[in-house]
Amino acid sequence: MDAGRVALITGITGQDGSYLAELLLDKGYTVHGLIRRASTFNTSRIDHLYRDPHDEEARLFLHYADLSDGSRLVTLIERVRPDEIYHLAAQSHVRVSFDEPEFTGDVTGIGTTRILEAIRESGLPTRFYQASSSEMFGATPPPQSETTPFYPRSPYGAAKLYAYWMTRNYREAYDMYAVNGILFNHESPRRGETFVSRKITMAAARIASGRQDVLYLGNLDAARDWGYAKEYVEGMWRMLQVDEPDDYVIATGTSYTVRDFLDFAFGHVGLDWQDHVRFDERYLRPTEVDALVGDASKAERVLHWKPQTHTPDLARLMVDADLARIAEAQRL
Ligand code: NDP
Ligand code: GDR
Repeated sequence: MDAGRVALITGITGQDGSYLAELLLDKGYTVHGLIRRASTFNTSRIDHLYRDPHDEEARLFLHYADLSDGSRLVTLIERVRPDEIYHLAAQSHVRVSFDEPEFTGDVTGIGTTRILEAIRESGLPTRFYQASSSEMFGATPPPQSETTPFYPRSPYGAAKLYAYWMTRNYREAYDMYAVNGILFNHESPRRGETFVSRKITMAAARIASGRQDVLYLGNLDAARDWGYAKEYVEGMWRMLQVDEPDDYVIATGTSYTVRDFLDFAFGHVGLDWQDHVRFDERYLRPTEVDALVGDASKAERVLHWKPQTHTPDLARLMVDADLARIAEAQRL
């Protein structure tokens, strides 16, 4: 148990933030999460973890803040005094980053600098995790490891690369404990509904239940190294537990195309995806990342982290979860 330790998670309402909050609470941490004010509720992924803050047992606390608001980040970090910060918040959608390149640069790129500066200003010995991405490799052919040259292919990838270098620079310039987890695609039943894996598993479940007929997609030839998000947040935690700060790839080491993912998901419910999938060019990107395959041997050697779930099983467990959600909605 890590009782008494305090973590701050940015992006706690996202896919990874929710799994990481579960993991840290299980380990005995007090967890603070940063949330954005919205006109609708945006905490559905963490509602099951929340307890009234007046409850003496409560160990999860939520604070309104936005990555564009540097002074708020300074105040929060000084007030929370975290031992560890997991910086997961970002405008994380690659296709959307082509529509909103400046906003993506501000939030996904400079947002990281605002947090690093807030830690430096505070003088606290806080350990910092940056959610770096395989999108930074972009056009560089696989396999990709910590030593592979970067070649981002989107405003998102470029913003993440800037944040990656700022993290390294603060480590080298100010001797801060700051690390980059270079995570390849990771999915789960909590994956956002506009990412291709979840779009496919929801469609497979809905079509099998007679609630949908057609699924519109873009490029089916892209190959990705898809792992299970629940396992990847364990890798994040391990990166902050070793003596020396360093950067690590987390991946499965396998790669499948979008077409393969369709086979796994639709095949699981006895459907042929070719009967249902139609092309829509709106889902194409001006520049695409063709193939990603991660080499996570350093994480295995140093952190003893290894993936357990591979893409075919991941697709099936996501379809099962979407089927269960539909059945639950029908019961209500
Ligand atoms: P999600 O898109 O599910 O979650 C993103 C989180 O960031 C949400 O909590 C969101 O809040 C928050 N956020 C967005 N903009 C702001 C802002 N301006 N201020 C404060 N919070 C903000 O992402 P994932 O959980 O999938 O990914 C976590 C991180 O890891 C991201 O940085 C992503 O880029 C990176 N990454 C993800 C990979 C993946 O395959 N999932 C792979 C490699 C890197 P809200 O809920 O209010 O929208
Ligand atoms: P990615 O994930 O861009 O790899 O970024 P996404 O699921 O959006 O796309 C994967 C591949 O599928 C192709 N594709 C489609 N994508 C979407 N979203 N919608 C479609 O309809 C569709 N049709 C085909 C895409 O062109 C692409 O090739 C994710 C995000 O989580 C990032 O934040 C993270 O950094 C990277 O993974 C690693």
